[in-house]
Amino acid sequence: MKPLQRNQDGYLDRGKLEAILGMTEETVSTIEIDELMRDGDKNNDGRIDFDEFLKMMENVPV
Ligand SMILES: [Ca+2]
Repeated sequence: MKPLQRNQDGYLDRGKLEAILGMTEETVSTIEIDELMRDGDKNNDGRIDFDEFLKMMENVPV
């Protein structure tokens, strides 16, 4: 069996996304995190990989 999680920082799961958003000054609600996960997770594997994250950031007004 090959180690599939050799690079754990290659993607964001919900907890990591929540942690990152928690570091900003914006208060992000659970519902907003749900929406970000749903919109960002294009292949529906329950996590945001790097490509998905980049696309997600493109859609976030900074
Ligand atoms: Ca994904």
